[in-house]
Amino acid sequence: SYGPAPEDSKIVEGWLESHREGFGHFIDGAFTAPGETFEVRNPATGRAIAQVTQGTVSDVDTAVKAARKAQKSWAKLSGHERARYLYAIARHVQQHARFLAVLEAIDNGKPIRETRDIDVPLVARHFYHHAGWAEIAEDELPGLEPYGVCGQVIPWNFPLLMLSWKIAPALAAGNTVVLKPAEYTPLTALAFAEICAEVGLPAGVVNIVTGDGETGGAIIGHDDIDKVAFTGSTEVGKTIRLQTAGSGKGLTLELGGKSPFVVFADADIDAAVEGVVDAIWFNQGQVCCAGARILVAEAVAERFETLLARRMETLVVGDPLDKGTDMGAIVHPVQLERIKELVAQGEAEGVTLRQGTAPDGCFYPPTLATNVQPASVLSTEEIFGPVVTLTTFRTPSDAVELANNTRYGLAASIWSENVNLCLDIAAQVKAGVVWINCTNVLDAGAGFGGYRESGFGREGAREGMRAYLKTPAPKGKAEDLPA
Ligand code: TXE
Repeated sequence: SYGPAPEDSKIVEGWLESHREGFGHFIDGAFTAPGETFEVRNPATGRAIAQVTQGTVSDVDTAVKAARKAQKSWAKLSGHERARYLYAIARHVQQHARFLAVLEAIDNGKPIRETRDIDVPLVARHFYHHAGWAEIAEDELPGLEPYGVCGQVIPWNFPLLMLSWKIAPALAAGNTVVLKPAEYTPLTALAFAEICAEVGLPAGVVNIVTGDGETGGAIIGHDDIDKVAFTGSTEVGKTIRLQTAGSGKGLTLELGGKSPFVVFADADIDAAVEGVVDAIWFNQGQVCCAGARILVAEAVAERFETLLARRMETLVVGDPLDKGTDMGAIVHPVQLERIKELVAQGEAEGVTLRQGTAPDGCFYPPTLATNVQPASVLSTEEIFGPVVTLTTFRTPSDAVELANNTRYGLAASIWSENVNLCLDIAAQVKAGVVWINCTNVLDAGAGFGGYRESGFGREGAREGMRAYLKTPAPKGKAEDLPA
């Protein structure tokens, strides 16, 4: 069966029950006793499912010390030896795939179909891919060395997948890490910590400290962190850039987006309509690279809009654990309020809204906004919800201008049967990733990252590995160096 077999849900419930007294951090290869805790809720039901420790400055310091102590011997292992651990992690993620998929769905609110078919398989893929990199990095990226200890802070929209994007390349390159999952969704990171213990990963190589933004700030500001990697809001990204300025720490930032989804008149319209489903109604629209602005050629706009509205009405919003669900819960009531507020502002500006249906609670219906001005809040702000705008264009150069009319530059999606047109437009759109006749295709073998306020640095592939390696300081005496 496709949905969560009852026994998978039971295993997750049993696991949560066995941690009823609360989760501690995972530091130096073991779980600490829970400290002062905060509640983690299942957004679909509103029920508290776990108590998780709020990381203090001293917890962070202990974790950084453990990571520092482990780093030299981890980096000293041959790439093949490090690869064996990464392969083992990948295999164990696969072995626990059903458990992780259910846990992620309960913690985040995303549908089980996505956690099972997308999140968890991509996590395993990420570790396999980077196991390969551990084996070849010395030859492929010669003369470089690991940064040392990496401080990594991740968001709640793809909790386990973002963890894998951070941890896999860092470890492959010979770094050790202190990672903080988002406060809304810390549970799969803690389950991952158990996997690290299960595969016998040397103590201190991976440390997971839970907590909120203050804990994140303590990691990033810690003097003994050599490199910072952050995925989250542009606002916090800016703070982190200031916080790390002049510190000598390496930094990569993957921030927000407002990505265009461009449909030319000769596109396969049915495919493009289905593309929108994947672009903005996947993961309730809580996707940094979501295709949030549809730009459609005037000649086909009416037909496209009709088909899209019809398709939108068929989407099932509801119980994340039901295999028939297309869209689950919004991660947290705070995010739901944010979506509602932005949409209300759009309405006040006079946009036309069409919506599907959603149950009461922390859910939001798929939403299509037309009659939207380029300066409207719905065109400019990252909504991070299932809300898409539709605007028309006349010529390809209009399309490019509209596509680039944003302070972000994370991704873009272009739909046309004319490959020359696609390639021509792709070259003119300012985005880190451009998809042609597809969208939200993510793979460990392709670099991902943004321009402008979407951040800088790439994750995945060669560039992603390079981001966890640095040029060593010159050795020897100054007089030995070339003039
Ligand atoms: O993000 P935050 P929030 C966008 C999206 C969303 C908005 C707000 O538009 O609606 O941000 O979400 C940690 N120092 N994205 O408030 O605060 C925090 O604990 C160090 C886009 O949840 O950026 C969490 O682990 N860390 C995005 C992580 O940062 C700090 C995904 C992200 O939380 C910190 C998430 C600080 N000062 C939100 N303050 C994407 N690009 O995918 C917070 N954190």
